[in-house]
Amino acid sequence: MTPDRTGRPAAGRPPAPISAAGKGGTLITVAPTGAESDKASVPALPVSLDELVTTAKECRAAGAAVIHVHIRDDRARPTLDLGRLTGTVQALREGTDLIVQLSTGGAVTDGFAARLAVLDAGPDACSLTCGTVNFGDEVFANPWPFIRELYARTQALGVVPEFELFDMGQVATLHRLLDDLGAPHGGHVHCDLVMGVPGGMPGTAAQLIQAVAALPRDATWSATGIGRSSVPVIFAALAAGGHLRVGMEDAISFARGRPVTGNAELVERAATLAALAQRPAMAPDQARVMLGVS
Ligand code: KMH
Ligand code: ZN
Repeated sequence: MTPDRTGRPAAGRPPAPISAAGKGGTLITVAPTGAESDKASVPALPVSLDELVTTAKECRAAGAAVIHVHIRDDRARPTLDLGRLTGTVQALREGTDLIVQLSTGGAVTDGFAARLAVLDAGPDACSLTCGTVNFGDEVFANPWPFIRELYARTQALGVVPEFELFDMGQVATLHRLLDDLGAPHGGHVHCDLVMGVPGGMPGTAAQLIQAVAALPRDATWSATGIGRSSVPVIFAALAAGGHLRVGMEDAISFARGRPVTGNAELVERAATLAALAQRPAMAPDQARVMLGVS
C-alpha cells in the first residue's frame, strides 16, 4: 500500500505504481565538483569558473538538465562567497540552459548563516537536506530549526528546493516540513536519495525501494549512489522509475581502478542507461515543467 505524506500507508487509496514517477523521460542532474575532493588529488575536478562552465556545456550536450553547484576559491578550497556564487549563477545561465541548483549544504565546516545566504545568489533551485547525518568521520549538521528557516526562505525568495535525503529519518522530517510549512515554490516536491554515504543509508536496491515507498504522494525523485554504489543505484533507480544524479561530487572512479576523466563521461553513461531503460534524458525545458522551475 502506498504511504501518505506521513510515511504511513494511505488507507483506502489505490497504490500508485512505483514506475509512475519516471514517466516521460529521465531527469539527469550533474554534480560536478562537491566540497570534499581535493583538486591536487583529482586533477579532472572542475574548480575554476571556466572549468565549471566548460564542464556544464559538455554535460548539457551529454544529457544533463540540472547542475548541482559547489564552488571553490582561488586556491580550490570550498567557499560560499556570495559574490562568487552570484557570478557563477550568471555565467552558467549565459553559457547553458541548464537549471542552476546551488548547494546549501556547502562543506561540513560551513556555518548556517552562510548556507542560508546562498539563496541570495538567485539560483533557480537549491538543495535542502532534511536532517543531520554522520558523514564519514565528520557530521553534516542540519538541525530542525535550520531546515525550517531554509525552507521558508526558499518559499519567500521563489527558489525551488530539491530535498536531499540521506537516511529514512530524513524522509520523516520531509513529511514534517511539508505538513508544517506547505508546498514548495512551484508546487512540486522533488527529492534526491543520497545513498552510500558512510553514516547514511546504503546504496542498495532494497533500500531504494523502501525509501521511495515512504516519499510523499506525487513526489518525483532521483537517486545518487556515492562511490562504488554509483552504478548499482543507477540501475535500481531506472528500474523503479526514478531520475538520476551523477558527477564527480559523488564518484571519482568510473570503474574499479579507473579514475573519472571528466563529468561528461558520467552523464553520458547515465544517459545511455536511461535510453536503454526506454526513458531517455530530459531536456532542461521539460525538466523545468516537471520541477516547477519558472
Ligand atoms: N558537502 C556535503 C557536506 C548539498 O550539496 O546540499 C553536503 C552536500 C549536500 O553536498
Ligand atoms: Zn552537494
